[in-house]
Amino acid sequence: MANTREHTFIMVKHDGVQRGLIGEIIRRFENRGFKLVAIKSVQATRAQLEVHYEDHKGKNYFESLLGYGSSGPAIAMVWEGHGVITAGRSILGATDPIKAQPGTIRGDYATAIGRNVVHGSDSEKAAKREIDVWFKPEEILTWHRAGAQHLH
Ligand code: RTP
Ligand code: MG
Repeated sequence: MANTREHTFIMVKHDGVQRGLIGEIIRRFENRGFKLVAIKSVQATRAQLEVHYEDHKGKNYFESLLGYGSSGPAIAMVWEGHGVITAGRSILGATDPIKAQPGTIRGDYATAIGRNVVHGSDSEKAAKREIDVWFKPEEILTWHRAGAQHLH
């Protein structure tokens, strides 16, 4: 039985907000049939970003993830649906936008790896940890989206 309650954490990073891409990013997930179960604007703190990006501690770009990430508002979201973690990653495209396929968000809107517009969880474990950083359990809503995701 397919897990239609699978969740992923998607964030429009501060550069995506600056670029006016919030609506475009939401539209791509909605069009694909996924369900938005939580959303808010956040002013990320360095402490939140340290947990969110804990796998990148020690990398030479870690400080810029924290510095730029905490420099202005971002949009935090939880999307739900069968296969949403994997599908979300392909909607985003490759980490380095130069290598991202046209048709993906990064392939259509970005050129710099440090300004790649959007974040998406890369595993179930990461999704759980990231959702926990940005949302309280009661902020994640349960609702039925008629017509979407009815066959697996
Ligand atoms: P994200 O976590 O933001 O969805 O990106 P991702 O999985 O595609 O890439 P990841 O390896 O998790 O890296 C997290 C973010 O760190 C920045 N980065 N810079 N070599 C570099 O300069 C470098 N490598 C990674 C990117 O902004 C990337 O999205
Ligand atoms: Mg990542």
